[in-house]
Amino acid sequence: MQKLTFAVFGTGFWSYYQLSGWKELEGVKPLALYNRTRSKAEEVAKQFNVPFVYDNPDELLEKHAHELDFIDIITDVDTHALFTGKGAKYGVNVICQKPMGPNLEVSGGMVETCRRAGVKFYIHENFRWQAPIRKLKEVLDSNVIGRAFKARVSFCSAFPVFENQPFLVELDQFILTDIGSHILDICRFLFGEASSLFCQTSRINPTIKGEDVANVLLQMQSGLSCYAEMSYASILEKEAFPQTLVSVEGEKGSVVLTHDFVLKITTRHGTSVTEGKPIVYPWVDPAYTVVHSSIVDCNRNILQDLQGIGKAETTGEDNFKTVQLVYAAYESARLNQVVYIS
Ligand code: 89Y
Repeated sequence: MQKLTFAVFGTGFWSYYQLSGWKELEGVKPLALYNRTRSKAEEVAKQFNVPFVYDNPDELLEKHAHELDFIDIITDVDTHALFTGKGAKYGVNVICQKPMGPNLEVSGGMVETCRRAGVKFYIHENFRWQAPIRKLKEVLDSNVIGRAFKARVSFCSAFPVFENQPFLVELDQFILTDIGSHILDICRFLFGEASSLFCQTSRINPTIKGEDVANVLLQMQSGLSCYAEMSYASILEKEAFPQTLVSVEGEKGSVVLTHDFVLKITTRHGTSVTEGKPIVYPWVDPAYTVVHSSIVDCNRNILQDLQGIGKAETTGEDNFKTVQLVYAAYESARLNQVVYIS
């Protein structure tokens, strides 16, 4: 099969891991990089052997659109819609980092723009691809705990995220867009769609603009009640970053995804233990192992869709349902009311 060719938009912190993730896969190769600051793109191009570098996105597309199978947008959220629009205009499929857009309206517009242009649109939503989360889904699907009726999905940490990603300090809406996008997507992946939610937020760290604590209580269409808690202000005995911890209770038992990728399954017959350890690729930052490792699985799933040999889970249309939950959570916190999901 011929290798698919792509261009990267944005060569900041995350691009090294995204390009390393692509490198793990057969059948795909980077052709060009765009970055506002050309020297940064040149550095990354050298590292990954990418032939072309641009500091003008239109020039890149004018010269190469005809030979690109997709563009991979790895910029901050503010420019996601702009570059998605350019991909659509030039008839090139688009992969975009989460969160999709800066608000619900713009995100919806991005899905619509790509639909109208007839280009494929995917969101690089990797948390659902983490090895421990996939293992947990396997356990739930095996029915060993029976029908699940209650869950807690927890991402609480005091990791200094602002050091690697300083733009997060400036976001008026922080934790629900940054981590809530992932956590609420995990809730959908594990338990299906939500019918309503109630959310409370607060800001503990006085040096940032947005909220750094959010507690969301979701009512899922299945009847399951799910408490999704997230915080970057939680100084805990055991720092879990960047692990998502989950507990689920069902009619026949319970399962807990606890620290270090250990899963404990309890039924009336006792407790058994299993693991969902990520592959530790040589290029992962040890502080982010489970996240960086899941990039490969997320990319593989999207690549298979582009190659016509599989179906992507995190299409723009699917991810828009996660975006709706993020903004429903803000709306609920603002109104101090339950918000129903249409
Ligand atoms: O931006 C976030 C993400 O997607 O995973 C962890 C993170 O880097 C900081 O919250």
